[in-house]
Amino acid sequence: MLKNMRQSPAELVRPDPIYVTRPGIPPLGEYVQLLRKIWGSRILTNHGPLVVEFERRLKRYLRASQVDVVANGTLALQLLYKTLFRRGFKIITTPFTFVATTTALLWEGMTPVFVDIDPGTFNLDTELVKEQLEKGVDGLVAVHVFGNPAGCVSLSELSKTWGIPLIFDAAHAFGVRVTGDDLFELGDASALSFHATKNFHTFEGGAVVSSNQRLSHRVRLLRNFGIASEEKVEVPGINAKMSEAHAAMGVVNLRYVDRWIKARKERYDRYVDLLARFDGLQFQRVEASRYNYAYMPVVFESRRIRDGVYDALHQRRIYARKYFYPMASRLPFSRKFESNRLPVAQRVSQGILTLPLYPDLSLDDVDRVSKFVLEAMRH
Ligand code: T4K
Repeated sequence: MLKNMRQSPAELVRPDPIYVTRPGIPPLGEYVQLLRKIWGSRILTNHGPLVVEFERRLKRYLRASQVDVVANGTLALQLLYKTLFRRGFKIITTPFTFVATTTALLWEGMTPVFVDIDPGTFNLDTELVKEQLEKGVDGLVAVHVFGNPAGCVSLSELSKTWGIPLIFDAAHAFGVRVTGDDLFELGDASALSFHATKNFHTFEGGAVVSSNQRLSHRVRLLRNFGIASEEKVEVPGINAKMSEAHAAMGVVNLRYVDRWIKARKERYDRYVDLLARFDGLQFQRVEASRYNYAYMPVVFESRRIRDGVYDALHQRRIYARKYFYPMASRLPFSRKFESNRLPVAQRVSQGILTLPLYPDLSLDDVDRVSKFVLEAMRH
């Protein structure tokens, strides 16, 4: 297919940039209909009817018994860290993630213990986690990186065996399932992000998901300043509430998310078809019974090649991104926690490029991006 592609004159002066992602946008009328309800009720926030409705629908979609929505994914992590860990706890986590996984730990006074990742799945290497557990830690934070839930069943077993809490940063994993267990029954709880760049979004937003009623009660208290009733403030909480306008976007987007995932899959498969047969490119090994195709990560053999491809794409206004480079343990404030060697994470982080992928990215654009990637690799 690539051989037959020619650069058209239009392509040479291509005006439109292609971003790494674009948010799914539902028909405006459906959103306006819910905004009208908000206008009518004048309930704008503080757990209004749309937040209640959104949580009810999310429970069904995610097959989870407890879903508590919050203002963003970082707050979801922070509320969980605060609920399940203590200040000073040593927490095993991955260096190959977005900064929020780590910075939220530091913000809550915990010490990250970075453990290397699996070379195929890019998630925490469970054998290395086992070794680290023997050295003594107090908790675990694993990430379903790019939505890949690989290894989470074994991590869940390890956390039970060692009696330490396990939190999943599931910011990328909306709509993902694992065989046998539903994703959100694993570990103590998961944090979701509904940021505009996610495959399901509420502009900004997030959720804590679990099957633990007590934990859910605690999170609900904490997200609302710790207020239990008009005259009773039980704990020092924070304002992590989701507004009605954000929840309305969630209610509408839930109607479309499965269509968006299907469209993503088509584009993801096309990239794989076009690129996988060439040497020098590695794809993530995804292990899920249902995947969400949230990102299109590819790993090049060296940082030099990756940066060359990145630059070549940017010259054509194709804004692929280096998610996640530098890795979370390589930031000025996190380096001091790099007590283990992390060669795999280092290699993946230096070679990674996340290609554009979103539901209405045209298949022609997938072809074009693939062609430019291959051309740039050969230079
Ligand atoms: N844990 C993990 C593993 C995470 O990946 C994240 C967030 C979190 C926790 C924390 O969740 P939140 O607190 O964010 O809910 C983005 C997002 O801001 C961030 O949510 C996300 N991960 C991270 C992976 O990516 P940037 O700085 O790379 O995004 P930005 O603004 O450069 O956007 C990328 C492209 O998307 C733009 O070039 C154009 C397009 N875009 C973006 C926005 C915001 C749009 O078309 N429309 C938009 O509204 O961080």
